[in-house]
Amino acid sequence: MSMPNRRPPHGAALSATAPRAAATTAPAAEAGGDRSDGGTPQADDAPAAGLRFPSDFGWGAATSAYQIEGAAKEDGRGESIWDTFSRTPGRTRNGDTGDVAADHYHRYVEDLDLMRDMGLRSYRFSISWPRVQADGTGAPNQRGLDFYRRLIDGLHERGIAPMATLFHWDLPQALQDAGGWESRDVAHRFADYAEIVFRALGDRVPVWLTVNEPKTVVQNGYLEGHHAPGRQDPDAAYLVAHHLHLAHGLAVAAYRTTGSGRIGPALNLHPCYPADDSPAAARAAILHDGYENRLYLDPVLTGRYPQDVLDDLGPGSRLVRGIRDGDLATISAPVDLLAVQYYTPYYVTADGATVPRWPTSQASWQQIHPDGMYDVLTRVTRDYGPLPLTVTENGLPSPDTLGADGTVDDAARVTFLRDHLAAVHRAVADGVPLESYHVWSLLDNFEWDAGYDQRWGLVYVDYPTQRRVLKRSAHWYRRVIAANGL
Ligand code: IFM
Repeated sequence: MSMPNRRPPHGAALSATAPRAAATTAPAAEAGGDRSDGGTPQADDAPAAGLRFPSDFGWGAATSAYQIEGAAKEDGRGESIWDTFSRTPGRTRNGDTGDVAADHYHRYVEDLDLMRDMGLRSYRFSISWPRVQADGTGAPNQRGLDFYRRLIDGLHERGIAPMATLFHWDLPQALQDAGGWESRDVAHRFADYAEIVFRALGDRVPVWLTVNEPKTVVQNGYLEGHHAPGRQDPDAAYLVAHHLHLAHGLAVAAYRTTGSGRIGPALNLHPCYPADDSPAAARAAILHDGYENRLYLDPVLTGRYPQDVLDDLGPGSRLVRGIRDGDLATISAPVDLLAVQYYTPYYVTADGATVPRWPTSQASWQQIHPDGMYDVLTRVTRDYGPLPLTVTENGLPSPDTLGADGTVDDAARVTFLRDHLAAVHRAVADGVPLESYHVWSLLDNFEWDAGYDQRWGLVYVDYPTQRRVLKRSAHWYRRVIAANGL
């Protein structure tokens, strides 16, 4: 099996009166200074001026349960694989865990008010499976469901559309003990859980996302082992991919019998470019794209696994042997939208390795390349048809600090978001049916194995006090939303 070198994750009516923004990584401050008090915008806060989005565009921000909620032992919540993993010495930076995180479970009202103040129109969050079913099976835990009901009601009260993800990696530990995603049965347990959630909350949530970034589970959890459950087993990894797809398809089927809104998958996609002009690099980039993108897009959207990837894995692989009659029909049940998450491109050499081309962020796996956003969005529409799209994650980590004046000056994030939104606008202008865009993330949070060192939020969280401070990027984003564009 010549599997490509696996890397860390990452992974209308328009007007455009300005030339496309350059793919710059220069800090905004270099472009002309800024205010940091949320008051009058200055030069660098008016980037790519003149780009207007469709009037109903869904400006949003995203989070996930384990990364922000905390309250790890409250109200009947069970243990997840991330509780186990993060509490295992040496697994996360500084031994950080999500036990408290941003304490959102207790502070969600304050967080809802911040969202309202920023003018958000959409909020993407995830539901913690072990809050709803402590062991991943059986009767629901009403107190867990009640939390999400309160959160969702609070969104509606503030005019913010909820978008809920069913699975953002916090698998109940009891199900891991029973085989985790290597077990086909877990896909069926997921469908049961999904049905419970749809019945309890479905009337209040217009858009559902099934599995967040199956590729990251496969890559980080089962190939590289730096995410829960910490395995390094390629053969298991691709069987896990199949069972995650099956879980998605079974949840879609459950939704069709219980819900009347919309549902789709949430995939992190990466443009894969040849690193040089050689035919061998071009070939390697195509196979790499198979592993990064088509392995996740094709089964769900076309009902087939990419043949080049199956050939590369070989007929004896557990993925190939794990596909049963009818699975691909289940997996490819029609979806209503596709959620796209973009962070980084890959440049692939003739031997299948990847090399950096652009400056990286604080997360060493992330190259900053805004044009990749355009390439991903237009590619999906070109290759898979005009399915409605939402960008459910895009963002930048930075080592933000709270200044003596009480402000947080995250100029690099403003520049990053500006340039990526300009690429988003260009894609929409070129016909991509994109409905909404969500910054990752609303709040600073637990960044998995990187712990709390990487701050991804629009809102700074002072962890010792849990005080929230809108960063410069949050003030900037509020003005973008108010202007409906850049
Ligand atoms: O924090 C993660 C998120 O949970 C999934 N997508 C990528 C983000 C940044 O690494």
